[in-house]
Amino acid sequence: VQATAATAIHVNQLGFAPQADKLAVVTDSTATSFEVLRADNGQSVYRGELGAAAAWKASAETVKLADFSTLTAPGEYRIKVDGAAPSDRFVIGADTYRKLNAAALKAYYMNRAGIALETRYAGVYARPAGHMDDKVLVHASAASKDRPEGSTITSAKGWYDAGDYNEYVVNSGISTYTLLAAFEHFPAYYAKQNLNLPESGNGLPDILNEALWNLDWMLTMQDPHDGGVYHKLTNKTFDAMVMPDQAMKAPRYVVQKSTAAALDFAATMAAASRVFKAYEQQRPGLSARMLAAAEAAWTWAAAHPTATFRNPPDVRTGEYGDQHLDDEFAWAAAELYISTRNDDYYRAMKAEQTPATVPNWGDVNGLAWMSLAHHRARLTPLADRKLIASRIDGLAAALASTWKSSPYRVAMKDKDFVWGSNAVVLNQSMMLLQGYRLNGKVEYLDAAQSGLDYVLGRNATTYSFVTGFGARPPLHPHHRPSQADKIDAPVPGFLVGGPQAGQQDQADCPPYPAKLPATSYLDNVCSYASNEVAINWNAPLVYVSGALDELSKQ
Ligand code: G3I
Ligand code: 9MR
Repeated sequence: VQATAATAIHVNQLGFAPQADKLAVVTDSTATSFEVLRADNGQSVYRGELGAAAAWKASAETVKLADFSTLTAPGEYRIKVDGAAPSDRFVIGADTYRKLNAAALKAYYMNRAGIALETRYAGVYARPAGHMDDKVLVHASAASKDRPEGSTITSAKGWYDAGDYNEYVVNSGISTYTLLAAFEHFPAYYAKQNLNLPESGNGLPDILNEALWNLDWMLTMQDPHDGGVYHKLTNKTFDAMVMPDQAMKAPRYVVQKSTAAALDFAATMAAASRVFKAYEQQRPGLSARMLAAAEAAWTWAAAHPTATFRNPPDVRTGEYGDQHLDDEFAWAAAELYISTRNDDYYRAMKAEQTPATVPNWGDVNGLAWMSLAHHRARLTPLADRKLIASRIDGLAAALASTWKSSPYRVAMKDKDFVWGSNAVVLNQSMMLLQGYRLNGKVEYLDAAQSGLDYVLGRNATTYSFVTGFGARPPLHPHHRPSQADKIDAPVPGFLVGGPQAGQQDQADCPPYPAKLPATSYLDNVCSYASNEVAINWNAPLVYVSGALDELSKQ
C-alpha cells in the first residue's frame, strides 16, 4: 500500500481553512511547477511554481515546497506534479478539524479506567469495565504513619496513561491542564460540542466532563493527612496485550509521593479551580476543594523539594522520573498565583529565572508562561507584563525562524525527534499559537498550521499519525484495547508517538524501515517507541485542532 515512487507529494490529508497557509512537500522531483486539481473531475484550478530544492537531513530527502495558500475556494482537491502519483485528497473549507477535535477528545473517554464503555457511547468499541481500583495497596515506598505499607485506599476513575493501563500523576498533569487551557482560551468552540459521553447534557461542556473524569482520580492520589501526592497508581509490571477487564487481577499500588507529582498536581488543580468556578451550581464546592488541594500539595512540595522519583526495584512500569524540578515549581507557583492573586506565589515563581520552552511531561515552564499570558489583564500589579510578553514572543519567534528555514517547513530540529515526537511538533504549534494570540503575527499562525499539517501527512513517512483520520492512518498502534478488542480498526482519534531514531523497542520488533529521525517509524503494535498512544500526546492535538478551527473564523 505504500507509495514507493521516488517522487512523492506529502500534504495534510484532512485539509485547510480557506484563509490558512497551505503547503505541500514534493520529494526528490525534477519538476518546477505543480497544479491543484478538483478531486471530483480532475479539473485544474491552480498552477504554481515549486520552491527551490533543499535537503532535509532528518529524512535524507531533497524536497521542494508547493505553496497554494491563495487557493481559497471551498472544495475537495489533489495536487499534481509531473512524475509523481497525484496527492491524497484534501478539503478546503470551514471547521475542517471539528471531527478530528471531537475524536481526539473522545479518545480520552475510550481510555477511561473504572467504567464500562456502553455501546450507545462507544459504538463497536464498547467494553466491560476494568480497574475499579477500590482496594489499591500502599506500596512500601509510599508508606506513612497514617497509611502503612499494605493498607488500602480507593483511587477510582482516571484515564489509562497510554497503551498501558497504569495512571501517572506527572503525565496526567500536563494532559489535563492542556485540555483545561483549550477550554479557557476558546470557550465558544467547546460550549456546544456534544461528545456523546454518559455525562453529556448535564450543564458542563463535554471537554470539562472528560477532564473531570481524570481530575476526580487525581484528587484521590493526594494523601489528605499531609497533602503529598503519590507519583503513580500501577501494577508492578506491564500487563499483557489484553482488554482492561482481563488485565492482572493482582492489586495495584500507589507508589512514592514525589515532588514532581505534588507540583504538577498543584498546578493542574489550581487551573481547574478557576475553570470550575463558573460551574458552582452543577458542582457545588468543587472549585474551592480543588484550590485547597492545590495549596496543600504546594505546601508539601515546599517542605519536600527534592523528592525526585525513580522506580523502586520491584516496580517496572513507566517512570516519568524527572530530576529537574525548577520548572514544576515555576508552573505550580504561576497557576496558584493566577487563581489566588496572592503575590507570594508570583515571587515563588522566580519569573526572571524561568525560561519559556516547548512543554513536555518533564519540562512544564512553557505552561506557566502560557497561563500568565492568557490571564495578563487580570494579574496583580506585581506581575511583569513586559516579561510575560517577551517570553511568549521570544519562544514563538525562535520556533517561527526554524520553521521558515526548514525544507519541510516545520519547527522540528533533529533533537526534537524523541519518543513522542508528534507531540513535540504539536506543542510547538501550541506555543506558536500563544504568540499569535498575544500579538497577531500571522507568521506564528502559519507556523502553527504547519505543525498540524505535519502530523496529518506533510511528513516524511506518508502517514497521517491520527488513528481513523486521513488517507493512511496508523492501523496497529501500541494500544492494548485496539490490539485485543477483535475489531479491525484501532480506536479512532489517537495520535501515535511518531518517528524517532532511538528504536528502544528493537528487541520486540521487526527491523524499522530506516534509522533517520524523521522516518524511523513502524506502524506495528510492537512499537511502543514509535507507535504507542498517550494522553499527553493527544492533548496538544485537541488544543491545536480546536484553536486553528476557531482562529480561522476571526
Ligand atoms: O533525559 C534524557 C536526556 O538527557 C538525553 O539527552 C536524551 C537522549 O535520548 O534522553 C533523555 O531521556 C529520555 C526520556 O524519555 C526523557 O525525555 C529517554 O531517552 C526516553 O527513552 C524517554 O522516553 C519516555 C518513555 O516513556 C520511556 O521512559 C517518554 O518520554 C515517555 O513519553 C514514555 O512514556 C510512557 C510511559 O513510561 C508508560 N506509559 C506509556 C508512555 C508512552 O510511551
Ligand atoms: O506496553 C509498554 C508501554 O506502554 C511502555 O511505553 C513501554 C516502555 O516502558 O513498555 C511497554 O511494555 C513492553 C516492555 O517494556 C518490554 N516488553 C514488551 C512490553 C510490551 O508488550
